[in-house]
Amino acid sequence: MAAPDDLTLWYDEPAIDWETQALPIGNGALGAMVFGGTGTEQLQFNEKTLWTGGPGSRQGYDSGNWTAPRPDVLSEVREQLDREGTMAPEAVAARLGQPKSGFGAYQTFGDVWLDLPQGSPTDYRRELSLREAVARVAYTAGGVRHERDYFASHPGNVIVGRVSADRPGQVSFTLRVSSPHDDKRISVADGRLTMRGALPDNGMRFEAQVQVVVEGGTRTDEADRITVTGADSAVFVLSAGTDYADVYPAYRGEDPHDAVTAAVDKAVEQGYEALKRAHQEDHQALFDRVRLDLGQRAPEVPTDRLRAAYGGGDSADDRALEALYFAYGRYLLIASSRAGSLPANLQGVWNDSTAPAWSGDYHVNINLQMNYWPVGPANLAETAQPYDDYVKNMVAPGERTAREMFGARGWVVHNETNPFGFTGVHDWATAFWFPEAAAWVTQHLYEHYRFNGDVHYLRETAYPVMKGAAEFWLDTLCADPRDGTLVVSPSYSPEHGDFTAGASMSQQIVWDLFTNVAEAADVLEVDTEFRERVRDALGKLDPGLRIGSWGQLQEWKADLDDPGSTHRHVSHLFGLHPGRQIVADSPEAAAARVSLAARGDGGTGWSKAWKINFWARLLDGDHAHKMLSEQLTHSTLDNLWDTHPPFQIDGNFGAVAGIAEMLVQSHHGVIHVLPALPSAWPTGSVSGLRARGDVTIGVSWRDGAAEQITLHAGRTGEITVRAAGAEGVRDERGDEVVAHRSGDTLTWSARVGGSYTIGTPA
Ligand code: FUC
Repeated sequence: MAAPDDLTLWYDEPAIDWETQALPIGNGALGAMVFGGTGTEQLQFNEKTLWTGGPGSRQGYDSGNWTAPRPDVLSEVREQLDREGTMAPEAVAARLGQPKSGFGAYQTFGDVWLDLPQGSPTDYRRELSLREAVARVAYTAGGVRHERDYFASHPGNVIVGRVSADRPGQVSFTLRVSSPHDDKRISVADGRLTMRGALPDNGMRFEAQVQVVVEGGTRTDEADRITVTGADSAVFVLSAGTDYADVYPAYRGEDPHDAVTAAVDKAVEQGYEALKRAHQEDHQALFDRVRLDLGQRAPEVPTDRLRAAYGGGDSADDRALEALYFAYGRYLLIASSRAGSLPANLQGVWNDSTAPAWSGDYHVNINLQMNYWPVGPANLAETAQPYDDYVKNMVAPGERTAREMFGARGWVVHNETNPFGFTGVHDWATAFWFPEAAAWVTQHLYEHYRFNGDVHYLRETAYPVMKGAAEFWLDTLCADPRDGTLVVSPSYSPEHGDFTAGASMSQQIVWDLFTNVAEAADVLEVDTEFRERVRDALGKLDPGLRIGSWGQLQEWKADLDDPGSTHRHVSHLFGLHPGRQIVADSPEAAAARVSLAARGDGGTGWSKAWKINFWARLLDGDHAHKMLSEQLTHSTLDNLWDTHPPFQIDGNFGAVAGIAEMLVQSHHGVIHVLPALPSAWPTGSVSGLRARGDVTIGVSWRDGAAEQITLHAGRTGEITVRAAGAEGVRDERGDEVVAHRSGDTLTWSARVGGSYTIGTPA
């Protein structure tokens, strides 16, 4: 095994527990959790489309749409809210909700087991190299060094394992596959094990194949297992699929057999070395773009002990954990979200259960959006493609829900959804109603455009779904009898308090959507009449920014906030992050700070990750770092997964975005360098972050101040940089560039492909 580096998770014992100890590999569609046992090796694996529920479900499937028309019910709720001000969630759910039917759940596919000769292993090591995207296990037994390597290849759509030893003829094991799904058959022929079946709930067909290839020794096929004896090494290749298709309304496509067979055949033909090379090129093209140096060095203790000893102080080991956690979040997004499959769900792609928490689904009242926060700033644009496809595919079912439930144009989705276009409601009183979700899920598409400046993408991908979401709100906003402004009603601040009209988050989300869609229509020079309607509504919209009696930013239109509430959702700060409605140093930002301080530093894993971003946007690096420390100390498992509890991957992704926000911000058209650098990071550097306007940026700093800033312009246009003490701008030839200075900001005209350097006084 190669010498460890600073971006490797490692342990000196096998994993026993899936959730806290096993190590994840994945290629977006396929995922596996590696345990690294010495007597028995376990690889639990997933394929992201294997879901119960949806069309054909035994329970009956209604997409969450009301099973019978309820013509007056929405207006009755609105009238009651206008009369009484608030309604209990249970009362609203009784009128507008409906029990879930056939929603389904994400399923584990099964496990690959290797039964190995027992020995007394010494010098054990299990690791996950983030740079290589390879999980490894190594130990010595009977004087032989054994090693196993695993990776999940996106180009090959396979999971690959290699079993080797440092002496010839020492590799022996039996490979078998199991699965909790009843209706399956396992067969073996020519070293290939096939497991095939259909889920009893919805008839979804699934198939996995594993091919074993030996070098030296013998391979013996049995009825349901393959035994390797006395080989020099052996490789196994696994692929899996289902007959799911992301096409409304049936969501079914081809039988998976041909695609799985072709993937395994091709991988076997390619051979291990070529597969691994292609995998690493693919992974490193994304992973290597960003480097973060906080003064870490390769830690001398295993990752579980590194985490247990973490204190958020000023030791190099603490920096090592923080830098590792940042890199791990980027690794996890690459491993769980690649083109051609569904987006990362609540657990990315990893799930060992048939009944995971919250169905392992797509919650769109925070969680799915959070998963994609790192995409822009942390330079992982490619990972958003499944998200874009998923959002586009929600439009057709969402139009039906908008029409049937609201009598509105456009499209809508509520609190949570699945791969089968569940855009309606359920009846969990504090989480069933959230029509703002459609507007919010389109935010990322516009942000994608803001980062990369790609007008074609804006026209073809982002704008149509944004426009549909905006049409819905143009038809659905209500005039508030209190002051005549346009409000969302009924409106519910996620999972907190009563229903009201015009809760701050609802208003801020609609503000964000209308602002974005009007800007987009300007850029595209389309839809003049629609643009006018949007701008007119924006002018009448209650902006959802009110400062209350104790100086807080109000969560509701009426001043109902309890200063003692430490609820994990801090939804009314949406305009601070992920929105851009609140500007740092404004009265609203000061009020947001009061609200945030009152909510405290606790919360579930994802809640802490939100707070890293909030404090960073409030330009308070020390508090942002405090939240990172809280997350690492109290909401991080030994395998560095975020825990809600249970394991929920949004916290990993939210923290990556938060760290990026501490180093560079660009949401207001100015590239603010080191806006929230904590005192715990006095010296360091980062390269490869992205700023809006198609700029790639790096910065090195010393004693808390930027030393050198480098920017690479992806397009021709103006760049404005804000950096304390910035001197002039030089181009790649070292020539001074004419820049306009105003305080700490410098503005100049950049050329596509140009590289610029800004120094600060030594
Ligand atoms: C939201 C949160 C919960 C949990 C769930 C998956 O509803 O409020 O805390 O994260 O999503």
